[in-house]
This record gives sequence, structure tokens and C-alpha cells, in this order.
Amino acid sequence: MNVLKSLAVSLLATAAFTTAAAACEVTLKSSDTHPDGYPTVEAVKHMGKLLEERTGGKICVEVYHSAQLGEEKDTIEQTKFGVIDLNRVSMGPFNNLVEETKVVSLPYVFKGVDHMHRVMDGPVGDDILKAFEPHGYVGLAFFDGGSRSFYNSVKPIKSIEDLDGMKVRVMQSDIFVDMMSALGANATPLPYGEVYSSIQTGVIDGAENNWPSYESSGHFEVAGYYTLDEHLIVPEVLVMSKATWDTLSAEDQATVRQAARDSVPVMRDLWQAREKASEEKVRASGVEVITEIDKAPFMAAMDSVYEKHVTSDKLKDLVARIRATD
Ligand code: GTR
Repeated sequence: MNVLKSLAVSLLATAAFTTAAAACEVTLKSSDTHPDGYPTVEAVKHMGKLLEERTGGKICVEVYHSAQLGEEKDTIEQTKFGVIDLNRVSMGPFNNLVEETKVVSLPYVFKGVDHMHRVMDGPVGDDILKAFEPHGYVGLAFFDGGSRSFYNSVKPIKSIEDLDGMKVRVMQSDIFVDMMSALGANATPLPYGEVYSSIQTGVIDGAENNWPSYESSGHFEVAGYYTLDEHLIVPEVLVMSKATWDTLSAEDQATVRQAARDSVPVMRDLWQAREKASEEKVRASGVEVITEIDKAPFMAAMDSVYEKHVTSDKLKDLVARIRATD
């Protein structure tokens, strides 16, 4: 969706919510690509509830789910200008804007989800949250994005060789394009909302994502082979527009920050439950899930991605600190 169209949609959506939010002095408009009920959507709603309680009904949050305000790249732009106040997105589409987000978008940089939590809950996470500010965003909290694995409509992928020449959709970031090239596939960066029809019409052979996204997007209906190679664990981030942030008092800013932090454990519980439920639904649908996969060659192929993207001392240091986190 282009920016003007997104703007028009967001204005209309604002009008639709005016009545519901009438009691609130400040209504923060929040964007999410996922459908209602998805863990990230529910976590931001929870944050809104906390905010409303803690400010005596002064600050409220309206979550516009299902990409009602546009695809992630466009909404990130609109958030910078304060057209959207809050945005829950993957780190991926932020890579070309906030370079520190690259280090947590590298294939196999985390040893697993627990390791990712320890890193993002610690000083590395704090530094990455702060890195958003000079670019017009206030980093508030990190959410889960599970492990991303490949799926496609053509054949079971059991080794790197099976990926050779395949057209695979990736998020709009150079890291993921280079990751696919390193694996011998053709990367097609596309907005999330275009993936289903692109697989259906054969524009691409497949994509990659976690269980809840593979399920909730319906991609499993058109791409029936899922290979658990778990090449990426990309955390998600909740940011606020710095333009909006600057209109709040210091006290309200602190309340917003705390409410966002307090939504994280809620999100993690919802995420765990949803991962299980999504996996069950997908397996029951007859999708072929390939679990016997040697990850070592996939990991080895990523050296060139690190060489190309981890060049500055700042990024090298962050990667070293991630690796040194137990
Ligand atoms: C999901 C993620 C979204 C979006 C999507 C994608 O896992 O939660 O924010 O980035 O992947 O692949 O575009």
C-alpha cells in the first residue's frame, strides 16, 4: 500500500474509533500486521488496559490489527511522523533504518529462544532499544517471534541442495536477501500481505516464518511442506513515535514505558500457547513437516552474511556480546 492510501485508511479508521475512545484524553493508535487474537495484538491491548487503569482513563490504546494501517514498511514510515503512535513490528523491516537491529536479525545468532530472551532482557537489549531514538522512534519492549523455518508448495526441503533455485519470499531487509543467496535460492522481498497470493499464483515457491504466522496467515493452505531448520530467531519490537512521545509529560512517558514492559510476560505466555495451537492445527491439516534436518550446513553457509553485514566495530561488538551471553 502506498503512503497516501495508508494515510487515507488510517484517517477513516480514526473516525471509526472516535466514539469508542471519546472518554480518553489521549488515544494512541497502534498498528499490527497480525489478526485479532494473535499474541502481539493481545499483548498491546493488555498494555492499553494497564495504561488506562494507571492514568485514570486518560491514556488509551486502540490496536489496528490485520494490517489495517498498512504493511510494516509503510507503517514504520508513518510512525516516524506520528500518524501512527505505536507500532508492533518485526526487527527485519527496521534493519535498513536502525543498523543495531541487524545484529538480532542474523541467521543463527541466538542459540535458541531462551538465549534470545536473556540477551533482549539484558544490557544488549537495552542498547538496541535506545538505538531507535535518534531515528524518530522510542523503543519500548521486545516481543517473541519464535523460530522461523522454510515452507514451500513444491517439495520437502531436506538439505540446502533442495533450496537451489527456489523462489523464496523474505522480509524486506538486505540481510535476508543475502541469506537466501548464500543458501542458493532466489530471494523475493515482499510485504507479508502479498505472500499468500504470490504462492498461490506461483510467483514464489515459498517463504519462511514461525508456527503462528504460518498458520494464522493461511500460508500452510498453499505451501504444504514445512522444514524445521529454524534459521532465524528475530525478536519483535514495540516502538512509539518520538513525535507522539514528546507530547507526553515525563510522568506519562514513564507510565507508558512500564505498561509496555509489563505486557512482555503476558505476551510470552500467549506466544507459547499459540505456538502449540498453531502447530497442532497445521499438522492436523496434513502439512508435511520435515524435522530430520542437519542444521550444520545451513549455519556454515551464513559466514558470508556475517562478513557482509557485520562490518562496523559497533556491530561486531554487539554480536560478540550476544555470543558471550550465557
Ligand atoms: C511475522 C512477524 C511479522 C512480520 C512477518 C513477516 O513472524 O510477526 O511482524 O514481520 O513475520 O514475515 O513479514
